[in-house]
Amino acid sequence: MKILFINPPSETPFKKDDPYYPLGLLYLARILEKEGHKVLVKDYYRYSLNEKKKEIIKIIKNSSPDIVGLTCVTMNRLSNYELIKIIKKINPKIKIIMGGIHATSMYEQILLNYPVDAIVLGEGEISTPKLIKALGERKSLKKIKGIAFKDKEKVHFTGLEKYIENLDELPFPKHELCEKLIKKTKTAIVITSRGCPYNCIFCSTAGYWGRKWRARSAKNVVDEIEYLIKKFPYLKTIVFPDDTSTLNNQRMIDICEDIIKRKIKIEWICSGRLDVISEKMLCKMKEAGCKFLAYGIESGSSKMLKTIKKGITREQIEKTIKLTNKVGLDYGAYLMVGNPGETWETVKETVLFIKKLKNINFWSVGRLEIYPNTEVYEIAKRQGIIDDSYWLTDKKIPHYTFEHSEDELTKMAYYIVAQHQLHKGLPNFIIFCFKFFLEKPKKAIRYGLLKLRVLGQGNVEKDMKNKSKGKKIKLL
Ligand code: B12
Repeated sequence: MKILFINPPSETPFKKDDPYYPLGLLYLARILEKEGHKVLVKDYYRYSLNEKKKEIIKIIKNSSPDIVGLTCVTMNRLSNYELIKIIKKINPKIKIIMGGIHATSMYEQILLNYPVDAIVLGEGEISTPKLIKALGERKSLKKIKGIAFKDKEKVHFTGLEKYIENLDELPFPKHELCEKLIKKTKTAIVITSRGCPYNCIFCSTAGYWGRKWRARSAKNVVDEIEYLIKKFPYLKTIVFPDDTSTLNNQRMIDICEDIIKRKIKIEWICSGRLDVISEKMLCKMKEAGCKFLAYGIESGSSKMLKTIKKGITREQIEKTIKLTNKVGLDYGAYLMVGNPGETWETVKETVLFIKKLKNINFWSVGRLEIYPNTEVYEIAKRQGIIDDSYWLTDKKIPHYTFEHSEDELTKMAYYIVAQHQLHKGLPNFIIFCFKFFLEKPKKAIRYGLLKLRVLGQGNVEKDMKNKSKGKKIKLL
């Protein structure tokens, strides 16, 4: 069979030099090629659909695939819907299959509204080859586990396929299909684990990949790195995009020791949870070439850390940040505002907390976005601010606006950033204001720095006593 996999454009395209490529499709490509299929993978995620529509139409026409497979996350669902129409218009005989986190969460809605032949739910390596075989042989799909499809206007769900227990059994993804990008960015992506045992209310990972953290062995990971270096000798950096790659300290130490033992000279970056970081592991990581570690702090307020079920404490954050500074490993701390229960008091607590951490290298402050299959989504549904039909509209991914308006949430985020810059010294703050004005002149004028209460900030402690009267919320 001739299969064309597309990672459709994102509704909010990111930087063109971003090194990420669709690993999931490359895993599937390797497996399907082994089964004798011809697979082409096209990644348009860093472009808008308008920019690439003509090219995509040309590729579909020229490659005349039997099957087009689309990756659907919430951020590119509209491009998916538009492409489905385009593909069926070019040739209604082309079978369309989908996979990815949004298609999995919203499979019923998609199948009822769009001419999609089948959706693979969750991890794709077991179900997809079976689905493709059945489509090729025009056999019934009913016996293939892990999929959903429509038959006589009714949606059938065949039951979940089991998760792959031993990820070492998987072949390496076919990185070669993204060689052009790898060459341009000198960066390759290696995922070392799947799943997450934690329950953060804003995150959809555990629901998708499972609550059990499944990790590849150190040897298998380093084998893939070695394979990549041989294939792409110009490679400079490896990114581990795992949700949490350091959960098991010993496994990370083993990866590092193997990198050192095999004399592999490569820079790499990864993410880690702040509650499970040992000094020994950090030292090994530095020695083995780790250049950057991303920490999800989310908030400096104990109340918020509890509400979002992050499973870490302020003390753990403090300890790990101190340790990372001591070891001298570069890191970025990620914060967010706007979860249920956030108030100006919790925002100020965050500001005071990052001040207390002194040398914290904090990276960005996001505003909570609501995605399907998260606890926050269920809370927002109960409060009547969203329902499933939202995803059929072309509206942006929503923020949690039950307690604060969009404007207020933006102010909260900028407030934390501005306070942090101010704390680092006036020259820093002036540069920040200047950059802010250049990047977002309208916002800079609208909010005005005084309005942000950055310079006119009174006594924070005193302010915190004036409890704001937020709406009552019911958490799950
Ligand atoms: C790498 C990554 C990125 C990269 C880019 C990814 C890309 N598409 O090119 C970067 C860093 C840029 C990024 C950015 C963002 N991301 Co991101 N990202 C990830 C991450 C960590 C890994 C993706 C990955 O490689 N997975 C591993 C491979 C093996 O899995 P996979 O791609 O899902 O594919 C498998 C299955 O899904 C299935 N499958 C997939 N496609 C298809 C297609 C077919 C036809 C079939 C049959 C099967 C199939 O089979 C594959 C093999 O098992 C995931 C979390 C995760 N663990 O998956 C979040 C994740 C996808 N990101 C997420 C989010 C929210 C974002 C941001 C919005 C974050 C932010 N606030 O800025 C931005 C949005 C950027 C934008 N402008 O669109 C959410 C998406 C939630 C949702 N409902 O869509 C996730 C799930 C994280 C989370 N914890 O919630 N991200």
